[in-house]
Amino acid sequence: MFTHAIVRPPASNFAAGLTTAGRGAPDYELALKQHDAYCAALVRCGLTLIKLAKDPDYPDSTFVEDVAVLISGSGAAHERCAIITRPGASSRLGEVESIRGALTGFPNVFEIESPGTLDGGDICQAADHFFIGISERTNEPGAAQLATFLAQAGYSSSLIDIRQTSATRSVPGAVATGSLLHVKSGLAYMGDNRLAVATGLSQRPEFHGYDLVSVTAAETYAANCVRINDCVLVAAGFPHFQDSLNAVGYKTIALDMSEFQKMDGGLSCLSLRF
Ligand code: CIR
Repeated sequence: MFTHAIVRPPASNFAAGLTTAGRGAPDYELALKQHDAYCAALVRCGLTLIKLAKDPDYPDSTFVEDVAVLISGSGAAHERCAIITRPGASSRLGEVESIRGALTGFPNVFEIESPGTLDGGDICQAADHFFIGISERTNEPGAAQLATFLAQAGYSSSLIDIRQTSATRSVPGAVATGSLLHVKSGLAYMGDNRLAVATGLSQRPEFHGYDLVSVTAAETYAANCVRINDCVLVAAGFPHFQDSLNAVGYKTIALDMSEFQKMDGGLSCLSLRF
């Protein structure tokens, strides 16, 4: 169960953030409306929001998920803890300063240190196990620091390398994993031992033993969905995936994400849930 979420609305220079999407510049007013609708959906799922101020010093700072990893803890063996990341894009490094103040309630705070880099979008918690993406943003030293910390806190982890390689390029019909910014761009844990997984990742041995909800190549963006208590937030416009979730019994809330998609962002990146 989650009870809280940290969010930060986009600042007026949101369009100056990093993007590879090639979908044109975002409409700022529409982005604010979509962010409001996202916040309303979190509240509908039962969460209390901690709303941080807009930060025009960092145009990508609305994507709060990348600067911290929060672990709610589940009983005596597992502590509640927070990891402050070290974002892999130099323009985002300074975003961690303002998140620190929001995490003072966490008894156990760990920080990723140089030469490690790590974006929260590369960290997918599946109950007591963590998938850690190695990407253009998260490097091996960052992943190793996190894995060591997690092991001490009582969690297991495995690495999922999503960088483009000749091996991944040659898998027939697969989405090139190199086109995924973060591992969670193509993966979400739904609870109940179930993963939503994009076609390009679904054959990975690390996911054996889980029930998989496959996301077709055409709907890859929808794989970044978020289970919150008894609801799943999904991006609007991906009916096949939403139907698959409804078919296995999830209540879904579809949200228009067009302006965030233009900046390579998905549903999970807009909040830190705990
Ligand atoms: C970036 O490139 O860092 C931002 N424009 C998008 C970050 C999206 N974050 C995420 O998927 N966790």
